[in-house]
Amino acid sequence: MANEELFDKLRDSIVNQDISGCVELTNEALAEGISALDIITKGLSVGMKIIGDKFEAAEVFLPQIMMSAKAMKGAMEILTPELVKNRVAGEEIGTAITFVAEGDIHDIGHRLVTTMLGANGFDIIDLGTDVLNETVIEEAAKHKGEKIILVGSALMTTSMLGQKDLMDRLGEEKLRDSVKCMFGGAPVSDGWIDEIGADATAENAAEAAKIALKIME
Ligand code: HCB
Repeated sequence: MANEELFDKLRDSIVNQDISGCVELTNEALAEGISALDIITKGLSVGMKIIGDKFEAAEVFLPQIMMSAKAMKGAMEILTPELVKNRVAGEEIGTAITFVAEGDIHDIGHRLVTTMLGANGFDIIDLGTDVLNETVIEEAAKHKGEKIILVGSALMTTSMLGQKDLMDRLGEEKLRDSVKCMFGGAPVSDGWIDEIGADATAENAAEAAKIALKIME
């Protein structure tokens, strides 16, 4: 099967909530020599975007999104070891503290970004989902003086607002100068990053790793 056809089928397996088909196609794409990153960005993530738009248009409902997410997770279980295969040795690149904002349980993008940072040599402290800003502050304080980047995800406009509070709290605790701050997720824009005084955002996981490496230089 041609690569483009496989990407379309991977996309459709997410949109149609075909959990076993998604796993089969992922294995097939890997066997064809397609990179894990291309499988994600050109196939699976495109499907997740479509299902999200359909949800917004009330064409599908929560149970369908949950099944699409399950299909994506099945594929990610196969792809994650591939992404970390060529892990770059972490020569003092630093530690990434990754987390999803309070009130937000969307973890697919967060896991992807965390995996890519790990694959690019960062040591990882993954705080998981629905994380209080207080927990992030405590973790940053524990590592004061080390090379640290905070990597926060928010998929909802409501949870994104917590990123501003986090930036304010970092200032109050005199921690702002000792950490870099990168935030992402669908609602996060360059304008928002400027407004809250963070350092960067990124469109996707590969970009996030690239940008994180650059701002940690
Ligand atoms: Co959910 N949901 N959802 N959802 N969901 C969204 C996010 C909406 C946009 C859908 C919509 O309305 N169009 C919407 C939010 C609207 C808004 O606030 N603007 C929404 C809503 C409303 C909700 C609920 C409130 C629905 C309800 O209960 N009525 C509820 C909230 C639960 C909660 O968090 N408290 C809910 C629940 C769910 C699930 C459980 C069914 C499921 C999540 C499963 C899981 O993650 N374990 C889900 C899903 C899957 C989605 C959509 C369809 C896909 C999200 C996703 O996984 N995308 C999403 C629609 C959409 O985003 N278009 C929808 C794929 C990943 C790979 O992309 O953007 O997460 P990503 O990450 C990228 C990128 O942003 C970047 O790199 C990643 C990898 O390439 N990135 C970073 C991410 N983090 C970064 C950090 C950095 O520093 C840098 C870059």
